[in-house]
Formats: sequence, structure tokens, C-alpha cells
Amino acid sequence: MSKGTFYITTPIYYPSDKLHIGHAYCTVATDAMARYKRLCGYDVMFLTGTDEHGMKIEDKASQAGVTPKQFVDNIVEGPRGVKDLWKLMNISYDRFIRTTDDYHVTAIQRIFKKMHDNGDIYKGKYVGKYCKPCESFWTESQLVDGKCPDCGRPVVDAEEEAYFFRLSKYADRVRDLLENTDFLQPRSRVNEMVNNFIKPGLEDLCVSRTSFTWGIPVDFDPGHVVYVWVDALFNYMTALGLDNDAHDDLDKYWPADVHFVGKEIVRFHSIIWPAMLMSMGLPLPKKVYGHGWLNFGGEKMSKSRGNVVDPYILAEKFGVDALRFFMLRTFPFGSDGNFTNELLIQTINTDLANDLGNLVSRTTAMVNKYFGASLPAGCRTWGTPESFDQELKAAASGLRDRYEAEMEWFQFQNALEEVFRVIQRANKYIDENAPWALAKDMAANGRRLAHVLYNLLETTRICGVLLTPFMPESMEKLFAQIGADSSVRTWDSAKVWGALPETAAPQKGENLFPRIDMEKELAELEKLQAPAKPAVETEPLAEENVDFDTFCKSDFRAVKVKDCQSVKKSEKLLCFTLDDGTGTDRQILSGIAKWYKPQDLVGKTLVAIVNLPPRKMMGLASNGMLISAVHKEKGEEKLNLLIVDDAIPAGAKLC
Ligand code: ME8
Repeated sequence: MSKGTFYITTPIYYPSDKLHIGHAYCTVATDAMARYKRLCGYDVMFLTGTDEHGMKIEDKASQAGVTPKQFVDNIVEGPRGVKDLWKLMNISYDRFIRTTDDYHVTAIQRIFKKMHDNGDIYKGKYVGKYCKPCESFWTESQLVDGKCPDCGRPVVDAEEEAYFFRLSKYADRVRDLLENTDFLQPRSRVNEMVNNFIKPGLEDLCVSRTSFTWGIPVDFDPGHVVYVWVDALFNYMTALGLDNDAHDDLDKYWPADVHFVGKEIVRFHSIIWPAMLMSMGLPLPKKVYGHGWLNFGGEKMSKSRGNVVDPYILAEKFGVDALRFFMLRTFPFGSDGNFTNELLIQTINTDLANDLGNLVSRTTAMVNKYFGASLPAGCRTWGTPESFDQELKAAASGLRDRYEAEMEWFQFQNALEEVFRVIQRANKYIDENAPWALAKDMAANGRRLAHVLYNLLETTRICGVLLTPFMPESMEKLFAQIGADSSVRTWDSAKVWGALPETAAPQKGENLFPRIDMEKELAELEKLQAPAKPAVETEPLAEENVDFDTFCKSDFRAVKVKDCQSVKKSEKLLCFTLDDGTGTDRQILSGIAKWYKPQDLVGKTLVAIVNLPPRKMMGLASNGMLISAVHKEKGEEKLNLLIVDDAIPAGAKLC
């Protein structure tokens, strides 16, 4: 009998590039959660999909010389595309939504119209900034150093007639939801939302665009397309049948039990999403969980930063289950984690090869060696229990409750820690009992030996059941090796010590998790990953054009360094005395002390922009700026001054 329903979602992915293991992180977590709930006996709906509209996709398609639909079709359905990746990672989703699906398009048009009809969507004029990669609108005051506060990339000016959603109207209700309920987790994200977005005042949200066409048309006002986030967020309900006939599961599964989302999109899910549902008079999801990022080299793994790790390479080398396990075992779900190949191999070697793999192979080998096909009937209760028997049994039979307590709060790492404590306890139990010593005198110790081995098989079984959501394929193999049939792989049986029949027939099989030669594999990975991880990273090109006349006003000159000194009390600044061809020395300060020794620059000819307004730094005047080139090498920031040919005289104009 079903324990009820459980509806869980991942964000729907932008098919603007191939996905990487950063994307797989959230989906693997969702999959583990969905499998766990199914194991517990819930009727689970696990939704994932793709978010296929927006200016970025339109731009990318045009660069690739195909239509936007052809472009997204290839990334979603094509080789090594989104669906292939989920197959590789063994993702057990129940439904896959594409926002280009007809039913979704129609439903969004109806939803938009309803919010227009109820007065929450109105027409106005949008003037502000837009971040193309994030598909986000920002006001000037929200920018950080003039750039997108989410991703740090340049924004473009946007001004157009547009529809607005009355987000401001829902500010108090949303604040109450965040502050006084468990809606948003982990709790630390609540302060972030309230302080950064609600307290400064929620502004109405621009929810239509006219500057591009690749979106869902507003059917009552041609030329407008629905803002991609309105289109995207409602996927969680259209996929169940909201305002469409393609599905009919809304009553059964809505409200969602939890939306798993990355931390940078918590704002959309915990402020805009509930406000729109309030406007529509619809029930709110029960929870939003904002997980951390998988970083690589200290920065969020993302295609535009060029620091992505290819899941295919890792899965082929180490197996999908090891990769799934690694992501959830190593990093707390709510915080960021830094991916390294070393850490991956270390986790596989320690937890999977040493602890779990050894337990299974040693136990099954000993059963076969000392008893043949199976243990003798009755061995479960033979002998007087030793204190370490009691300890092991207590640890294993109490495990399910401890694991459940962690899983219910999405604490995968802690749940796995509980399981591995028991596995480690079982390995210690082997040493405490020294079965090889007992086996020397089977007449005297045979019964004790059988009992010890039974305890080990039974502990392994319980751990195997609880590891199934994380490593489904490997646990199938584990169960086959310890002789546990489907009746003792259940949630209920995970709490019952002794459920494994004594005469189950364990069979030593292939090594579940072979030990990895760290040095050899690291060297190979380095080679394989090199193309995906460029040694040299440069800033993306500016998205905004500067008009020609403005550019021509900048006066670039060759300048010769007459003197260069460190600036007292400053770690960054160097003070240059320059010949700019006018006959009067020019002083410029430049924050490049990290890269140059002052004496090395004397006599060099550099390039400076000389018509910037004077600035004071550390009490010294700076009249212009030296031009340098910046890039990153293996994640480290590098800077090179533009040093030009000595044949260029000081004062020569660059044009
Ligand atoms: O945000 N580590 O799509 P998306 C962890 N279409 N998670 C990561 C990650 C990393 N390195 N890189 C990406 C969108 N993600 C929207 C969602 S939902 C209505 C619309 C996560 O493809 C990211 O945090 O850019 C996000 O949760 C998910 O991948 C999809 O990102």
C-alpha cells in the first residue's frame, strides 16, 4: 500500500550548451531522493526537463546557423545531449517536460492571460538592465560593479514597452512565508532573500519582452513574448496538467513536496514563484531547497568559465554509481563543494573499495571457503552473544531510523555517514573475531564462525538496502553476491535484524569497487580533461557595443617609463613617472605591484589612456591609466602590461 504521494522536481535546464557534472549534481540528488521515497513506499512523481526559450538560445542558434528549435532539439535529444546524460547517470525521472511542448505553450498563454485579467499583470515601460546569460532583469542599484549580481557578467541596457507582474503587492505575504514557515531551506537562505531582495523593497517584475521572438507569444498582444522565468517556473504545474489536457495529475501530486534548485535561482523559486501562485490562487509548494554549487578550481563549474568536468569521462573510468555516490557523500548538499579528481579517487578508494568492497568480498569469500554454498541453518542464534555481536546488531538495526532522520531533511552526506559508520563497524568486527583463526578448528569453532559470518552478511544487507537510492546498479550486484532476494531488499526489512535467511547462498562475484591507482589515473585524467579545462581563460567578449564617436574620444598614447616606485603602505600600487611626449612628466598609479618589480619597468615604452579625469590614490594623483592585458592561467589571475616596440616614440598616438 502506498504511503501517499511525493512530488519532487529538478530545475529545468537551459539547453544552451551540453550539460556538465555541475548540472548532474542536482539531478543525482533528486534521483537519490526519489528512489529513497519509492523505497519507503511513496507514489513518487519525479519531474525534470528543459527550459528552452529566451534570447540566449535565440543568439546561440543564429550563431550556429540553425533555427532555435533545431538548436534545442539537438542538445536535448541529440547524442550526448540532456536525455543521454540522464540515461548515463541512471536518473529515474517519471516525466520530462520541454517548455517548447505544445501543451505547455498553450497553458502558459492561459496563465498569463489569467494574471492579466485579475489585474496582477499590467502594461508599462521597462527601462533597466538585462543579463542575457541569466535571462534576468536588474535595476541599476542591484548591479554589483555594474555587472550582473548573480553571475558577474556584463549586462545590457534594455528599454521597451512591457508587461509587469505586481510582485510588490505580495511582498508581505512572501516575507511571512519565508520567515515564519519551513518553506525555504536551508534556513540560511532565508536571510539572504529577505535582506537582499525583500527589505530593499520588491519592485514589480517585467514579464514580457519585445526585443526578440524566441519565446511564448502573449496571445492577446502580438509582438510580446512571455518572460522566460514565468514560462519556466510554471513548468512544475503544467507538467501535471495545469491549464492543459495533456496531463491530469494535478490533484494527485500538487502541491510539490520539494523543488531542488541551485542557490543562484533560489530568488526565483522562493519569491517570484510563490507570488505568482498567490496571484493565481493556487496552493504553494511545500518546500524549496537551495543547494550549493559544485566548484572546480574554486569557481562555479560552468561552460562559460571553461572549467567544466565531463561526466562521460568520469563515468567511463570509475562507473556511474561511484560518481553518483561521490557527489552526495563528499559535499554537504546545502553548501558549495570543490570538485577535484583526487577527492573523487580518494572517496572511491576509501569508502567504496576499502570499506564496502572489502566487507562484501571478504565475507562472501569466507562463507564459500569455510561452508561451501551457504551457511548452516540455525546459525543466526548460535552461541552466546559477545559484546561486539550486540554492538554490531544494535548499530545495524538502528541504522534505518538514523538514516531516515537525515534523508527527510535532505542531508545526504550525513545519511551516508551513518551507513559507513556501520560498514566500518562491521570491518572491525571481522578483525575482532578473526574468522581465519576460528576456521583452524572447525569442530570447536565452526558454529561460532557461522554465526559471525551471518552477522556480517546481515549487516551488509541492511547497508545495501539503504545505499540503493545512491548506487542502484551496484547494490543489485551486492545483493546477488550476499544472496539477498527481493523480499529482503525492502524498506521494512532494513529495520529487521535477521531478515536474511540463514541459508541464503552468497557467491563471491566480481569486485564491486576496484581500487584505483591514484597516480596513474590522475595523470590520465589530466590528459583527458585538458581540452575541457583550458589552461588559459579570458573574459567573455562584451555584449554591449560602444558607439564609434565615444570610442574615438579615448586618447591612447605611447609613454616611456622614466621612473617607477612602490607606493608606501600599498601592496598593490606602483607610481610611474612617464614621458608622454609633451615635455612635462606625467604621473600614473597602477595596481600591478603583484606582477612587476618597479626597477624592471624603467626604460620600457607602455600604452596609457591619458584623457581620463585625474584620480587620487593613497594621497597621490594619477593622470591616466596604463593598459594591460588580463587573463587566467590554471585559475590564477595574470596581468601583462602592454609593452611596445622602442621604435615608437613617447607621445605617439594610438589609433
Ligand atoms: O537555471 N553546481 O537552468 P541552468 C551545482 N533554466 N549546480 C549547478 C552547477 C554547478 N556547478 N551549474 C549549474 C536554470 N547548476 C533555469 C532553471 S527552473 C524553473 C529554471 C544548477 O541550466 C543550477 O544551479 O542554468 C540550476 O539549479 C540548474 O543547474 C539548472 O541550471
